[in-house]
Amino acid sequence: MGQRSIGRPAKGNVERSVRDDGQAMTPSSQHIADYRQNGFVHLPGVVGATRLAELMSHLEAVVRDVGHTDSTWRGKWREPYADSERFTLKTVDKLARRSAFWKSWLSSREMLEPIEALSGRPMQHVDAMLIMKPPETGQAFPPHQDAAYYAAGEPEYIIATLHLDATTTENGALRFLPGSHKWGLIEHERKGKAHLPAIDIADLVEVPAQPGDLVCSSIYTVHGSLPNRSTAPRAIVRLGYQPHRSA
Ligand SMILES: O=C(O)CCC(=O)C(=O)O
Repeated sequence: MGQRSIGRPAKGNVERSVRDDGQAMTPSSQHIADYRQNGFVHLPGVVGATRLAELMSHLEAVVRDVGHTDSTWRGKWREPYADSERFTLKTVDKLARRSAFWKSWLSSREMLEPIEALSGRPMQHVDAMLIMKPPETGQAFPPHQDAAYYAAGEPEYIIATLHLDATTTENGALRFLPGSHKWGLIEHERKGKAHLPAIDIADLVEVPAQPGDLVCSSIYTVHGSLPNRSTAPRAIVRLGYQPHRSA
């Protein structure tokens, strides 16, 4: 794995330290209201520079150990995109099982506090996956709900996307359809990867973010992203939290 396999090298990319590492971030009442109304919210600077560098270094070790999985989405939805036969996507799933450092951080107060503030109840970590769009060919994601794939019966499930790289229109920042979390699970086209052909990616609200930012959404919020046409990888880690259950 080269230096840029999961995103940019930590140096230079994570210098924007907006908070002390290890200090939990409490979303404002406006953040919480926005999350409830729109089904997504941008929480800037949740993870400080030092913690982000630690997380990236442990992630690099995981990728060195297990490599990436080729997870490119197939299907006719790709046809409108120029060059779509070259689309690529690299992932590494189950990060909590692969790294003790990630496991402990994912269930730390530092991470749980912002998630629990959004949900208003105790939450537990259940999923963590690195999603890397390689330079120039990193695939688009057509509009879809993650509930079409998993956790459909978990209306309180929160997806928290930790940004390792800055995201832009050019490299495929996340986009969301405000209010769509109130629709429940809607029927998806299931030929190829499940998606929603009636919803145009251009109608989704783009949320460019910086390294260390969390962008949180409901399991039902319709979202997608454009391809990565930049010359650098675009890496995020998709984290999943559901209401806490005693073992
Ligand atoms: O990485 C992206 O741009 C989108 C990821 C996504 O839509 C998903 O994991 O459900």
